[in-house]
Amino acid sequence: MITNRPYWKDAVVYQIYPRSFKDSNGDGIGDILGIISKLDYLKDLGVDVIWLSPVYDSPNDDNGYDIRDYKEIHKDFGTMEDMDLLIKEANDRGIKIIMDLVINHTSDEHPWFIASKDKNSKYHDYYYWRDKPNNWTSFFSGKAWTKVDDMYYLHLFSKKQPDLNFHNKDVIEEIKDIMHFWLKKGISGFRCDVINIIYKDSLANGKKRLVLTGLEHYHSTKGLHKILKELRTDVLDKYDAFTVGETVLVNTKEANDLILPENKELDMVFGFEHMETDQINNKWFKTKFKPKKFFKTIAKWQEEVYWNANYLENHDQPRSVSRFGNDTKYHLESAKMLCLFNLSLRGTPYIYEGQEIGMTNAYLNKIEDYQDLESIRIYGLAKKLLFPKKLRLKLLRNASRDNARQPVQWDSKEGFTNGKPWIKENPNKDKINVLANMEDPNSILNFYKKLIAFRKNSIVLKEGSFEKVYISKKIFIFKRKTKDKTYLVISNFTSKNVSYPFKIKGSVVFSNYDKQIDYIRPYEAMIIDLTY
Ligand code: ISL
Ligand code: CA
Repeated sequence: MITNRPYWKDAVVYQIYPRSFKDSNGDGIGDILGIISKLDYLKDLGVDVIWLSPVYDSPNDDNGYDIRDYKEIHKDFGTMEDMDLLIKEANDRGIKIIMDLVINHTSDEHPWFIASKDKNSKYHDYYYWRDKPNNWTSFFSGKAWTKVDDMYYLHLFSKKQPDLNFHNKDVIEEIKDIMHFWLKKGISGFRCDVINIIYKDSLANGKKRLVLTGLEHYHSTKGLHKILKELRTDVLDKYDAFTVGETVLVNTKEANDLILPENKELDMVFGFEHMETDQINNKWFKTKFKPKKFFKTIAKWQEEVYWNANYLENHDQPRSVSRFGNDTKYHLESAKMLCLFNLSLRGTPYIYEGQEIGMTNAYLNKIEDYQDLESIRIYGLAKKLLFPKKLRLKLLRNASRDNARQPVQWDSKEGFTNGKPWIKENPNKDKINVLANMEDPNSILNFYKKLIAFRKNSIVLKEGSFEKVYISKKIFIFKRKTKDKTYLVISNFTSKNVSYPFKIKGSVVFSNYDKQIDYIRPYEAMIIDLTY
């Protein structure tokens, strides 16, 4: 049968946060040669595509999301030769690489920005320079404008991340050039950082909001769609490339507008709605995880969005086993349940480094141990607001991005580095590590491996439709279905026993418990073939 189904629909994508993945030279920082040394591990796991968080030259204000030179490799990570070797070694193993395209902003140390301070330079218009700031606020809290001499520039993130002006055609040409540069080297596409906010349709004051005043002037604007179509036609379509957009605060309609094939913009996007189900009005104020709200959100995205990028964690989010599972008594069961859940959904599954061994939140107890600029800022802000120290640390412990930025726990001794790691390692690395997982046939890692292999051979999981069957405060049941096969997927997101809500006739083809009994056990998850 001839099919024109794109490969990325069937791919399993693995995100690498290079700083924390594997250090090869003992300086305590993960690097490209470290990644190369683990390609066989990734191949064995069943990874088809690696998404590499930024490896470009950067002063590292926001760990590489502030780029100084888009065509140079950060010296902490190695050289361009190392990068070329990585692409080659990965491709030799049938693994594709997508890179992080961070174009909403550059570093303030980028030559364009330095030149832009001169009003007479052509680069002045590459950024938003104004005599007077508006009332917009930054994603990292505080004002979105900083003054240099007698002018202000816009930065939706830190002041070391000035926003590029996408009204300027030259800026768009520069971006195309950068994309060609990397695609020609043999990469297979991009994860596009905060892509839905790059085009500001006006710099008018925004409606006052608790967070992100100004949002309505730059969120999913018309101009954005035009730019994405142009990048697609002029660049991406010339290669066998795909894109996944990181799209903050989008609803399902906005997601579809960005990804429907006929629109010719992106291929899929990361939604955030499910990640917001355990918070009050911003990420720092977490509520107890309520599975029902989470299930409903997932079901909505599954039903309404053309093609999903399914993820439960990344370098900005707490670890999923600590957040949606149980990282103590039911660590093993719940990490496997989350694996089964994510890999059974309709869409392309993403796994974040360490998720495959059930790495947990860092639970750092001292402010000195935090490295993330956002966490440090929020701690300072909470201090100004007179939050007691205990509460300040609690906010960070639950929500800090550093929860997911700790080194991958390869083995209990010299696993990640021979030197001093750039960020404190999780003391549970003695127990939770890749080596121990490899040796135990019943481990989380081996569960991932088996399920990935199972999925690859399963037309139902890859191509089947999604149908919501049952949602309660504890369990989620959905169907995946093709013409001749139906799977029922059951996941218990609690540490309670739950009775089956209805009678099921079928055979269990995958499960995180040995054999089934007449009720659903804590964090039990299974795939049942109803056509058997
Ligand atoms: O984690 C967040 C802050 O609370 C998110 O709002 C995050 O800033 C947002 O998802 C955008 O993230 C991306 O762009 C940022 C970078 O710091 C993140 O690491 C990146 O994933 C700016 O480039
Ligand atoms: Ca290193």
